[in-house]
Amino acid sequence: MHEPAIPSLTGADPEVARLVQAEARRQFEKVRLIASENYVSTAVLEATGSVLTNKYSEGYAGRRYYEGQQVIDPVEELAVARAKTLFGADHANVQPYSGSPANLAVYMAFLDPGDTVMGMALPAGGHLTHGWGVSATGKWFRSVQYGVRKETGVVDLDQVRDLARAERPKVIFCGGTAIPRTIDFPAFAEIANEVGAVLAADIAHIAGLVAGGAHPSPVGHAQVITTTTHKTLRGPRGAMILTDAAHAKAIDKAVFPGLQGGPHNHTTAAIAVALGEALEPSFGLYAHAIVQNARALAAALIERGFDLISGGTDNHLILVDLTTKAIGGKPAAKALDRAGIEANYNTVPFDPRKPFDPSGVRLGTAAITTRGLTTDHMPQIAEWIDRAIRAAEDEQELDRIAAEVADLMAGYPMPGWA
Ligand code: DSN
Repeated sequence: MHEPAIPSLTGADPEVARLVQAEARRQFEKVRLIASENYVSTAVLEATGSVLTNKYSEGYAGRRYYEGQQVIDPVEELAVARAKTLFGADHANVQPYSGSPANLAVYMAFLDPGDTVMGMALPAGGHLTHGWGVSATGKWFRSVQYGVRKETGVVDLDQVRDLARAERPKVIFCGGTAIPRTIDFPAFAEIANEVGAVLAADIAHIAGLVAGGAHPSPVGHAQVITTTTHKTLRGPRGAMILTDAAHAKAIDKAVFPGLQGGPHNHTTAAIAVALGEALEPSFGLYAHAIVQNARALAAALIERGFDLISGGTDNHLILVDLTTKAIGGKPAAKALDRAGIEANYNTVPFDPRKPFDPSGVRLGTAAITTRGLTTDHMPQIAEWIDRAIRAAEDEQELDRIAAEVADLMAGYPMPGWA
């Protein structure tokens, strides 16, 4: 059953309540390996479901365009203070609705339409909003894109430097959505400084690892840091922007009134709760356990003959390259889902296939680590992945694996399910 219980919803709208219960059960029974997902605590769920959703508060604490901010101002101030403490940043804006609006705020703050932005290409592991062609950021700005070395699958810093020198971007993004290796923030900062660009580190995927000391921090290297709050950081769906003192005002103006209206106060409260949790010493253990699980899962997959982009992982994320297997990423992800293992199909660098039917599957260990799985479980998960991909068209075998998966997960509590 969903926890907290949902009796009012069940009475008022049984159809929606049934779907909420079904999703809670689904999350409980599966091995959830989508690299951008997690399980929030019950405290975060309660804050997200609170009456704070009823309130408008355009502006910032002490400078609002609506009255009645006696409670909302301290809530937002608490979230900001905790974000600054957790990451050691001069300034935090906790209002962006999610990762894409947070990144758009960087454009709004430091670029005019037509100006040059540099980011990692989407198929190499970047994000749509780092200037990829189909995004507003690639259509309305002049975007130049860097990639990874074919031999190593790792970002090509020589290419980044040469491109930056040639193109003189006003903003350089580092970070992305499918990067299994440590991001070299000092090297990016050196390049950005040389060409006079603002360095924006998008740490959406690794924010929890940075907070927990399991990945180097971009603070002190990137002037602007964007992140979602719901991936390894284990908060509600939302985002934050951290800056140094010099870039704070421009970012605040870009978020409001530049791009957004009223912040989602229930989300802000839940972000404050999640940041409070991340400030606890146990969060550091969690962050390191995520990485240990990812390394163990990567090793077990390699042992079973899978090719991994960059040969492994330094963080929470594994990018499996199925190019040499007789299956594409999409049918593989669908087979895994039927087998109770949730992942997403993903392009791999230099992918010979199309983005809607690419060659990769992306895995991540943040959610299963929250459930309490350890390195001891990773060979079993690799075995299920191997079996499911081999049996992609054998529905009976996939259902057998799903039953085994559900059996294991039944022993590991899930916040949000009782
Ligand atoms: N949805 C995010 C991810 O899965 O990485 C990117 O926007």
